Amino acid sequence: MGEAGQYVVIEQDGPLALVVIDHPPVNATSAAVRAQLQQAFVRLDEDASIQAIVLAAAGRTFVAGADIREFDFPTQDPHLRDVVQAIEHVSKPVVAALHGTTLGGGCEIALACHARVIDAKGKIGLPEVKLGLLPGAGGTQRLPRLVGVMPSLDMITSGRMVSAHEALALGLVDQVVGQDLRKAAKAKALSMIGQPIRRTGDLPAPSCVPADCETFVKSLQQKLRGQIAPLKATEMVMLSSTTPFAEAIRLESEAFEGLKQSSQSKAMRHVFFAERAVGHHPVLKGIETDPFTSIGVVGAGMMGSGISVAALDAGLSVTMVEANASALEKGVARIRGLYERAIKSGRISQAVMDERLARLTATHDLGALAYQPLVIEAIYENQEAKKDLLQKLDAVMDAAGILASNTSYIDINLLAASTQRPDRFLGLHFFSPAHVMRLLEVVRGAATSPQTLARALALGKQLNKLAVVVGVCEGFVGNRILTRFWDACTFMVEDGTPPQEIDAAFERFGMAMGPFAVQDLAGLDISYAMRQRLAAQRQPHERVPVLVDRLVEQGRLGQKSGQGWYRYEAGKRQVDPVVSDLVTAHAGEAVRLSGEAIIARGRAAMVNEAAKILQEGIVPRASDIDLVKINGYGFPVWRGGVMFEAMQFGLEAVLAEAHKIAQDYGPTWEVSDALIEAVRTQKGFA
Ligand code: 3H9
Repeated sequence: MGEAGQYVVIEQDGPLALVVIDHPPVNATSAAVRAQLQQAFVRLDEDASIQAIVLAAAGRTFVAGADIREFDFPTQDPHLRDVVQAIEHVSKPVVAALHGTTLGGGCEIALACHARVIDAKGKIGLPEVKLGLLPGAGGTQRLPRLVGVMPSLDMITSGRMVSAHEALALGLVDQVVGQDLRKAAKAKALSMIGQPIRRTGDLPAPSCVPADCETFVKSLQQKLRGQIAPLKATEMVMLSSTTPFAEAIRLESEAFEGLKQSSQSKAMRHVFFAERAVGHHPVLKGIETDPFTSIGVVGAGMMGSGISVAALDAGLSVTMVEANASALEKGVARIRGLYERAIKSGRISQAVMDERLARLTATHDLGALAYQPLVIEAIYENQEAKKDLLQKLDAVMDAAGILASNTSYIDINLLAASTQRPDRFLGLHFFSPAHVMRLLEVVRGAATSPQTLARALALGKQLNKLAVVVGVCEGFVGNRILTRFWDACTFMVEDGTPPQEIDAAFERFGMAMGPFAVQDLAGLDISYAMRQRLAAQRQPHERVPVLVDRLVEQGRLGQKSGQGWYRYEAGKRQVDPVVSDLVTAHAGEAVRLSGEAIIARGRAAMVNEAAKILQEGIVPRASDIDLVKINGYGFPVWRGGVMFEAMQFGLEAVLAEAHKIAQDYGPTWEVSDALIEAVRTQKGFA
């Protein structure tokens, strides 16, 4: 590293200058980096002894983008756009040497260099849309000039990183190197001395087939559910084929600044930092863990087979145990089917499927789990059955093994007590489909040791999950809030608002699916069983949803029985007059809520419960709750999660609605002290 405050270092090697950006941890282009980079290039351009330049970065990665922490403040000079422009206009060849993750502003710097050499393990992309932004330093204009309009639209609107080899195939980089990146970049730079310089900004405007773009925009609009950045980015990319470069860069810059101020980008930046914070758990400090090479899974149903696939995909071996012969067969067939579909859609090859399936052992024998370092039970949701199985597992497993339950509601401490290893016991609550859904609630029991927790988090990382540590309570974080939300929505129906209007309101709000459509997908019998289980603990005057139980009693279990809150015809949901009549008959003097009132009620129901969760210390941060709702329950990421959204909306109004709810729905809906406190102190939720 250079001296303190020195982030750009120049080394001369004969006619070559090596410029190294050294700004840990990810070489983000903070104001000082931008200024020093610009100065370096101005100086080298003037230095007659230098004939070519290699731009590289120190540490684990080339520049991973602009410094996101600066986005809450006005941009300081020089602007990255101008630094990039200065690099492009240097009169000698400039070669970028890329390693690690070349992202955002880092990719834009690379695009302005005159050639790009990338390490074979490197990745490159423009992920700005994931922060509610678009590339703001020329990316929307230079990328299409190198790779064409359609591939640029794909990369920029999805924000996905491409591998070194894909980047080469696209024409985004010029060379992929297996080793000694800088040596290869220097050789490339030397070979370019005396040759005409290929400036990306000077390349001809790319062509664009309007019909292709139109189709692309239409399908994008369907996916976005209210998110603005990808559409704005599409507009900018399309300018590359119609508008002079300098003018398009000016428009891109304007669009970037507009988005930077938008509530969507603020929300998505909040989510970015929330994801970084979630893994920092004080009890884990200093604990090192080895990666897992194998795990055991008990249960071959939807959850068990999904968890197995997640582990197989991550390179682990899996022993899947199921007592019932036909269920085991079905589980294996389900896994095979998932891989066959992945082959059909071109996501994996036959060889990859064969290799993954070779790591799967399917058996009836619990004894096969004796030496597994971690076993996840994923059988059906029944306390006694789970306790019985856990006792058996405890008896067969090696003393060091960790036992985990995939329960979504049952008390982890109760389950832990049925084993002799409560310190090596915890909940690993996966979401269905477990090989797809990113969220993993890691439930820490009263006796779970820090070592066990650390190992579970390590497993989560290996499986590419977003692991959120939560404490023990009914439904943990996600389902506990969901139950309140669903109950409030059902009460709205019982009081006269049709379910389809409630679904429509939340879908307009940006949720992936409205609450009744989700209930139909999950199966109405699941929450029915939960209500039956909790009936004995109910307070005398507690309001309980009744309409949904009526549907279940009529055999309307949701999508699986073809009818639930809706009727399903050829997979399409239709409003069912039977349900409408039921609602009308039940509601009597109906109160039909407006879209706004529906959202206000749903929001307050969720936030009030979330505030109680915070108050009880189930999670340490409000932002952990945001991550759970976004990654497990379809809450729109561009609203920043349930707590962030409520704070943006205004907690006073949320509190007022929570008071109304408490009045309407009764004792268990009392207003949380934490919500009252957040409003009183004006500090919101931390
Ligand atoms: C952009 O470039 C806009 C331009 O188009 C236009 C400008 C005009 N800034 O994730 P990790 C921190 S928008 C500031 O744990 P990993 C991060 O907070 C940007 N800080 O490591 C963490 O700090 P801490 C486009 C950043 O190895 C530490 O670095 N770029 C930034 O799992 C380590 O991060 C992106 O969106 C940043 N840009 O993953 C890329 N990036 O230790 C965003 C990271 O205090 N970054 N930090 O918690 C990433 O995707 C991942 O961090 C990366 C590394 C893949 C790079």
